[in-house]
Amino acid sequence: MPHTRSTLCNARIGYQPKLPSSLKNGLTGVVVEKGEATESVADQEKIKALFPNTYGAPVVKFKSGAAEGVRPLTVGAVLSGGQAPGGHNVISGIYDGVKSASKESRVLGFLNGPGGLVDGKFMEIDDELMDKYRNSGGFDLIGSGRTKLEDESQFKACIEVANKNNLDAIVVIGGDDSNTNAAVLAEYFKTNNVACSVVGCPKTIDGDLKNKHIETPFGFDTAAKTYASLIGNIARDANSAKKYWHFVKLMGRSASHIGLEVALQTQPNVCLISEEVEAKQMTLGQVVAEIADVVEARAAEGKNFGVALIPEGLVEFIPEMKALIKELNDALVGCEAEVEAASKVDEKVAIISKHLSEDSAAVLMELPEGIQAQLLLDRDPHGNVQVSLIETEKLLIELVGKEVKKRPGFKGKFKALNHFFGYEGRCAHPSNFDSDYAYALGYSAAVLAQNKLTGYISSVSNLKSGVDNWEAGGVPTSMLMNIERRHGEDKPVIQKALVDLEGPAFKKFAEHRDEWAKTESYLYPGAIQYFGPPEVCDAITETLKLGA
Ligand code: FBP
Repeated sequence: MPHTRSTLCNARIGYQPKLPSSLKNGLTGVVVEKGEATESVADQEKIKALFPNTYGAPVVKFKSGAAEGVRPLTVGAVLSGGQAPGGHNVISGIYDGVKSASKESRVLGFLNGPGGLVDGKFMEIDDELMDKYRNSGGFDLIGSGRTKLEDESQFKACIEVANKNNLDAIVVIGGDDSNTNAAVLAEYFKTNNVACSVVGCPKTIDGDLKNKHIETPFGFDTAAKTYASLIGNIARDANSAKKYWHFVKLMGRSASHIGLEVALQTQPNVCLISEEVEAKQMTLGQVVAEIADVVEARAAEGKNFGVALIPEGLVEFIPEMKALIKELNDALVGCEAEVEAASKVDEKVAIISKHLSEDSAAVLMELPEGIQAQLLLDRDPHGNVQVSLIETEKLLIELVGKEVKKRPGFKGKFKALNHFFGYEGRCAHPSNFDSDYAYALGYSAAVLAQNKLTGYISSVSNLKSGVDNWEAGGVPTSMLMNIERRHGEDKPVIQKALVDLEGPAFKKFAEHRDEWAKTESYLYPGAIQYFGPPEVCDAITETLKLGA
């Protein structure tokens, strides 16, 4: 059957992503400059002991220059974890990068995530296939998955796959957990004298995989702009009909980067920032009261409508809920089967409560049944609570509704609608920024492979300064790591970069939120534009503009 595409898909295939000037001459025209040795972000001694062969490597920068020893490369690409706009561009960047070294170079796409790598299941990508997917959203070229690489048997299988296919490098395109996997695999390969490099690419709509060299993961730009467009439309509807409050939960797992970015793009009446809730040690009751204050104040002006943004991971940051979730994570390891076997939620709660502290058991008991059930759901393969399945927006509507009714001064109406924006943004056509950025990250991964660098994450920085001036290179993954508790055990993992409450993006939001609460200062960003004036099509996020 012929491959059918929308008009926009066809037009986007013809888009040529821009490259930083250091990469414009292909792999034959780029050299590596090494910087100072690095340290992990925390727990240095423990991380060093766990990564003796890859720890402390220098940050590297790419410069134009005549490269030596350029050879054909065979690179395996793995898409890992949640979808993010730009995944196909990373692959096309790798593809064009290795082909610039030699037409003999090959790219193998491992199928459906790290599981495909372990099982040796791949498809070879050729010109025809690659050209069908250039600048398109989604991960459907090769699929994605969340298989965690942690067993010796999986690592041994990866060695076999690397040797059998003469892989020069494996590129894991993923978020914090997937890049942790890549770092562990790189270390294992080095320990066992396997010549294949393992490098990562920073992907996640959550925006939480960054440090001073990785200014943002790819996908954040497009996802945030997609949600901002939808929320702008909702705000305009709210301001037209003037009868509903809209409570919108926004994806982003733990960090509130998406909520903050969308708030800066749309200026809603309420936006909760989980990191602030935690810093202020706010109880669930205080969070509810804060929203109810805005609802009440607006109602007093005859405004029974508004827009409230709620970050997906909020419940994990409310101290009593955080303590409960931490205890549940540990307790579920021991009694998961028993909890699963119980058919009713109150039975499940009774079983697990025996393994919780008195305080946490009491918090669990007080929650609505739906939320109790959602908190007891399976963790993902990395041990994370599946926050996208917890309906915090509905919980808050229920609790705010009860709270305003109790208030003698509240004379208005509270009719609220709930929304959850997450999956809607993860596979959007990548914006020009994400198309260029992801392509440059893929191209940089090819340079890392050519230079036999392993245990690195591809990086492209100086993103505020126009693509020509972007600085391509690589950052040792161990630099981003610390020790955290997962599945009841201490594990080395990449530390999530949460919203910095002292940073310029949060400060700008905090300065304006009281005014946005009272007024209808909504901004309507509209849909992402792919063709047109550069100030419209190539705009970067507020977070990047402010340098947060
Ligand atoms: P990654 O961390 O793998 O990039 O995934 C991000 C994310 O979209 C989160 O925002 C969300 O909580 C989660 O994935 C949802 O996971 P799933 O796709 O398995 O439902």
